[in-house]
Amino acid sequence: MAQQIEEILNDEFVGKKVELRGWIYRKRRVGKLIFIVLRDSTDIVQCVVEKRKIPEETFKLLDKVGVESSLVLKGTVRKEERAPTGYEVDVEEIAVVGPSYNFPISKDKSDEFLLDNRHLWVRSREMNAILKIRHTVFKALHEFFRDRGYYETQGPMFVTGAVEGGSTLFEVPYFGKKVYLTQSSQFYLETLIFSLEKVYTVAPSFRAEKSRTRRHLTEYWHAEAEAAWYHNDDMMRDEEDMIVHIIQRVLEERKKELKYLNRDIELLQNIEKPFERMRYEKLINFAQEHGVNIEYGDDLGADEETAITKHFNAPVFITHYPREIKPFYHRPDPDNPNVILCHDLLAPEGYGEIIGGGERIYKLEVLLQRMEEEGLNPEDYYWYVDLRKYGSVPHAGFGLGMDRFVWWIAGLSHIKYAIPYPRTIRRTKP
Ligand code: NSS
Repeated sequence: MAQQIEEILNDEFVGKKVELRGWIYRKRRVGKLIFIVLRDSTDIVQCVVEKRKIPEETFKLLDKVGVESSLVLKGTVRKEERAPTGYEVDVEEIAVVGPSYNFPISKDKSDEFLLDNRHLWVRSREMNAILKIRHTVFKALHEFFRDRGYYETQGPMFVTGAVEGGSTLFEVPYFGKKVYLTQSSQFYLETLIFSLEKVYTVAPSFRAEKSRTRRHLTEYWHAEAEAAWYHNDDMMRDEEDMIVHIIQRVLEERKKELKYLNRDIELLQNIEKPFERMRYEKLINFAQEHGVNIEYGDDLGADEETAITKHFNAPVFITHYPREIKPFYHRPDPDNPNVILCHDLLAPEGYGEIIGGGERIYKLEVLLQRMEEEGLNPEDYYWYVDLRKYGSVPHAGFGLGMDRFVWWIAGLSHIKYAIPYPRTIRRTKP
């Protein structure tokens, strides 16, 4: 059975015969030797091929082929401090499985070029590290919800109404009719709590975002949850438990990758529960004190979020937004109906909003009144309205942007590095 590179990089394998399968990461000919740095999904290791040890044809072919050629080889492991990962394999048998010539990606290619060639760039060590962190984030998220008694479920992607306002809806032709790509599965999750009480989903959401920022995609992965009998505070408690659980897992499983990306690990290690809760009103004061040009009643744009959260070194919940700047479904605060029982979670270090959530209106009259204020036709939302007619209960939920979360955890400069195939206003390929 073949080994993977990561497992042979230790003293126990010294002197042992191994079989490796991978791709040429770097190659150098020195007289009768070819030095190959081999990569697989786990790591890299230097392999030395001596001309006299293998058939002449194979040596010639190896000399000719370029980086990214795929190989299978057998050899013996040696300790070698000068090798990039501290060990070296003396090759005894080797075969080129799929040759590669003139691999288009080399050092110093532009960002645009790397995006056009994302299908090849995903092989880079940088993308490999990011994708592994992303994997662990998704895995830990599922762990959290399952352990907490949430049922996993799914809503449709073709929908007929807006959740988060009409301006970012993608219209799709649908057999002579018009439908939209979903902005959020929230309303469907709300229907499902009447059966399952606590539900979650991980699915794409679509936003026709016209802004070009470091944090907006047009298609993103959205983890959403909804729970019956929950109030705003109950939901925030689950969310902070979730965030801390995921960060813990990433620190356990992905230190190597975080280090490779030069992530400040200490910052992640210092994140503790409970997260600070700050009312919107106080946030505006805080922002003004720090020279951010914003007034009570303004929504936070990308620039304001960056300017504000640069001063944070842990996530902060912002609560009690004025109701005018959030969608109609949020429950007004009974103590002050001008503000709503909601929360956004802002990630520190300039990253900004990663979660939006809160308590939903559960009384029929209040919902109808809010819809009227927003100029919405209750018939378009008849099924959503129905939930308030048949055994309504207080409930709350949230949506976490998974790509934004990975963007922050991995410490990346732009959200497009956090997802294998980013979709933005200008990019739909590869
Ligand atoms: O618009 S949100 O703030 N809220 C909702 O969609 C609610 N319906 C969620 C819910 O309560 N079930 O989006 C939630 C999160 C937000 O905090 C971001 O982290 C992420 O979704 N989000 C995005 N990520 C990437 N790109 C774009 N364009 C984007 N828009 C929102």
